[in-house]
Amino acid sequence: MTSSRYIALVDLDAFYASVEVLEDETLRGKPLLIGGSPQSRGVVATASYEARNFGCRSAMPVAQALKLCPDAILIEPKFELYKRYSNQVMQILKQESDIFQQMSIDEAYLDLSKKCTSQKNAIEVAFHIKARIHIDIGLPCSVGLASNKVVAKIACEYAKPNGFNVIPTGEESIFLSELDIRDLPGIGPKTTKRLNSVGFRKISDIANATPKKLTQLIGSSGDVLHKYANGNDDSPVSSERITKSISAERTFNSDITYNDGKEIDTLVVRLTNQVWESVNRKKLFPRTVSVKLRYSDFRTISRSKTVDSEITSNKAISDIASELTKQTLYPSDRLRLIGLTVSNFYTHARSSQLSFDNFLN
Ligand code: DCP
Ligand code: MG
Repeated sequence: MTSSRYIALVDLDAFYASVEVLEDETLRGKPLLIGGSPQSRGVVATASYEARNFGCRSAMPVAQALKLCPDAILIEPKFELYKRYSNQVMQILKQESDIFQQMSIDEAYLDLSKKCTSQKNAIEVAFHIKARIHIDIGLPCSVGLASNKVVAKIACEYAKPNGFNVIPTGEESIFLSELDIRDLPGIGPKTTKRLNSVGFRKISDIANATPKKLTQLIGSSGDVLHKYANGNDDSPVSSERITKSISAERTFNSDITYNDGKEIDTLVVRLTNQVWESVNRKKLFPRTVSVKLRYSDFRTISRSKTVDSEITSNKAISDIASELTKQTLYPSDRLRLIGLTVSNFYTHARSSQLSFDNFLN
């Protein structure tokens, strides 16, 4: 029998909005939307909890959010600033835990099993970490503490905002039983629909089904889903480095002339497909697209564009890259290399874990 694990999931509350409040105290307590302008069809990156009371959510068009909450203050995202705060938080988390896995800009798993002798001890450590983030940096966060990652993640969601949720070891399936099946990581719209169609609504409906029945319903991932629903997950907190960027480039045998851009556009699509293969496999959502252009005289320039919310299709990447080349190059320009990089990943823990939807037709 393996000894009990103490896993904490720390996730900052309304992260971008909370940073804006730290930078400008007059924003505290107000409905805030961090996102692009409605004129440029911007989407909401995050909404402060005051704005969420009106129904505003991440990924919603800004125009729609402003209809729901006309008094909301709209703020353009400042990614560099958020990154700096994120680094400070991650530094604390690294200092305070033996094993640390950053999942996104504002979220990380900590494995406190080595450091702590009991769950009570792990609660003290996790509480101290939460307090440090609040006192040293000024940011609110929520913490889920459980014997595994899946349960810690769900516990944290239910603690939000500014909460601390401990699931006693052995009580994982009791905690999950009444929750909606959509609370399980990896359950997307397709899987929800299929499970709802046979009357499964609560996590206990999945937990009580046989793995065989689940496999019939959603394929080979039915086994994993059954484990999660019973509160089991033995995946380790892994301190593997997170991917920062993914690139592909092509050097031409002989220089090519930009002309009307058609040839470059075709190459951009090819490079995008190469990059997209890894992006998709790693379940990453980039927000920045960069092109590198090397002219025939070896002069090399890069051009980047960062969009408000994560990019979810290869077409969107190639469109941005084509636009960047079009803005930069003249018809007579001659190139010896073109490169494409995507970066600034947003990895939601849900998407960075197994998505059962991917296995369905
Ligand atoms: N983000 C984004 N686009 C999304 C979701 C999030 O740009 N569709 C950004 C803005 C968020 C940050 O990532 O502030 C962290 O994402 P979270 O999902 O953790 O959301 P928040 O921290 O804003 O809110 P909370 O964790 O309290 O629900
Ligand atoms: Mg967050």
